[in-house]
Amino acid sequence: MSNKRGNATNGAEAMVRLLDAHGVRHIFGLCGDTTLPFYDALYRLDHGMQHILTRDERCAGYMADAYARVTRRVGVCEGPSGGGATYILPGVIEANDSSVPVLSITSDVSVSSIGRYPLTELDQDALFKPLTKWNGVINSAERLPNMVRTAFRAMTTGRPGAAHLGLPYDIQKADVNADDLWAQPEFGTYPAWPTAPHIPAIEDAIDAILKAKNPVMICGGGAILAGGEAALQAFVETLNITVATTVSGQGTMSDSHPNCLGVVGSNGGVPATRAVIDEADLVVFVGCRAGSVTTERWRSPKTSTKIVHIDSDPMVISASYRTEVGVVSDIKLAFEALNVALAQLDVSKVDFGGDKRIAKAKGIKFKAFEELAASNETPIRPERVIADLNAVLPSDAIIVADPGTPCPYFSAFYKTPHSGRHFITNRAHGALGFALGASVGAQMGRPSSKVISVMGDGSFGFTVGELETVTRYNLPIMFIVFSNSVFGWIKAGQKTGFDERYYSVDFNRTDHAAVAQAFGVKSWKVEDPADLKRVFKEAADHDGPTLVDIISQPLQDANAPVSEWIA
Ligand SMILES: Cc1ncc(C[n+]2csc(CCOP(=O)(O)OP(=O)(O)O)c2C)c(N)n1
Ligand SMILES: [Mg+2]
Repeated sequence: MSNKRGNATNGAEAMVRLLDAHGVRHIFGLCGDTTLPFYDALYRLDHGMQHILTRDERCAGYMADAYARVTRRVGVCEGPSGGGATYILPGVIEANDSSVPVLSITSDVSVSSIGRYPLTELDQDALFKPLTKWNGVINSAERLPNMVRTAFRAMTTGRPGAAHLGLPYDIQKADVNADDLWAQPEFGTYPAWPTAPHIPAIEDAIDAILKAKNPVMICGGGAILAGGEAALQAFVETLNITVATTVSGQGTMSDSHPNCLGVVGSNGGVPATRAVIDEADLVVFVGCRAGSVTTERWRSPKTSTKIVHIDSDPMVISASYRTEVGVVSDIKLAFEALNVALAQLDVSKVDFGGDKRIAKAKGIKFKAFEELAASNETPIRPERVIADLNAVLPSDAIIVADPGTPCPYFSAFYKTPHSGRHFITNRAHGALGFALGASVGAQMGRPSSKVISVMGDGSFGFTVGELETVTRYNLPIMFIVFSNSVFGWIKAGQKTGFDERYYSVDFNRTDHAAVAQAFGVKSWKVEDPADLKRVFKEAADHDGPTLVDIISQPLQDANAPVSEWIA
């Protein structure tokens, strides 16, 4: 700090100091001219943060998202004004609508040049407004510290979400009062300052559940976001209640727990699991929006089913179902309160028989799966890939899945032996090209776990350039590509909904293994199912990035656990 400026620091330095003070340890991003003072401050100052240079701002956003999901910290991504800001949007909206705290910082043209056609001028305030929980372009240096703190407060309190800060070039060079560079320490992780439930609502919820004959819980991503798995499991075991999850709710309970039915809904549900929902006389939605995919377009559960809904965001409760009891609360605190209330009652004779119902439904589901998984057909069936991978991967592996073949197949059939965050996908918007970038964030956030990124060949084409980042950091991620030369999910929609009028969905086969090899990734192409297990094992044991290119059955011909192609 120069003496002339007294107790002042410049805006770029202030941003670095404030991120550091909020506990940020990794920043994912890509350089640009309007960002130069910020990079220079990162270079010069002494701080505890590592910058990960990405090759595309989209992937920087996805990295920050998956990083936040596995670490419970705020994920930070950054990019430059103009094109950088527009390229970062997919990551911001996915995080926001998946309730993941991601801060996106984009540099901006100087405030003093606005309106005079500077290169990359853009109304960033307007651009990010519908995509974030909170956003603002910092158009005065004096306001910088408070705006950074506000962004962190918005991201981590209540329902978590994304925030955006625009950082103009001249603000990065302007003086900021160094005394104002403080952070509220709670806002580096989430959920910050979680809200406890209103106790009469908890009592009403218990009352409704105990009056039911066959209650079922459907858990969205909220339980894991809140770290509520253990409290929820205690409640479930006391009553032997059935627990289903959404795609995002995977990991709420271990897949081997007798009360865990697994994923329901149009993407990963099967008729046997849907029947369990349809037979329920009461459904408890937990940290779940009860959207079109989970409820198969609001058909399962039926709208006449009695509903209890627990969520930290009051806006989702009763959005689609008339609700008997609504509980607004952090999920962990809600189940802790439910457990306290249950302990005051004599429920020793209550047994909803969830384990038996689940054993029956899962028996039917996995019998059909295992028959197909044993198939030696070519092109290789997705069922075979899931089964062989499940047999080989360590129990703490993290699966990061793209839309297309990966999401429904892994959601339905991959079994994770532990509760917690072991499955990541972009269920809010399902944009292709998520898994490659997201796996980098997951691996950076949890270096002790094996991360598996499962992609469609359509998704691979979106983000292949990011393999360079993977090799630069020598991340031991295992990539799997379902190579079927088609935008299969859409072709399946044309097959089932448009009388097989296939139009503009097929593309040429890429040699993904050769492409990966060129980036320096050890890779295999597998056409014979008999080779899968051996190759998976070799890849899992390799101390660096690997890619397995699997010539696989096109999704439109497969027996996919999907009931609606148009969600
Ligand atoms: C960015 C983006 N564009 C378009 C879509 C619509 N879409 C959903 S699934 C899908 C096809 C996926 O193809 P691929 O990745 O090859 O997986 P497959 O279905 O063949 O397994 C498309 C185009 C999307 N989800 N995201
Ligand atoms: Mg494909």
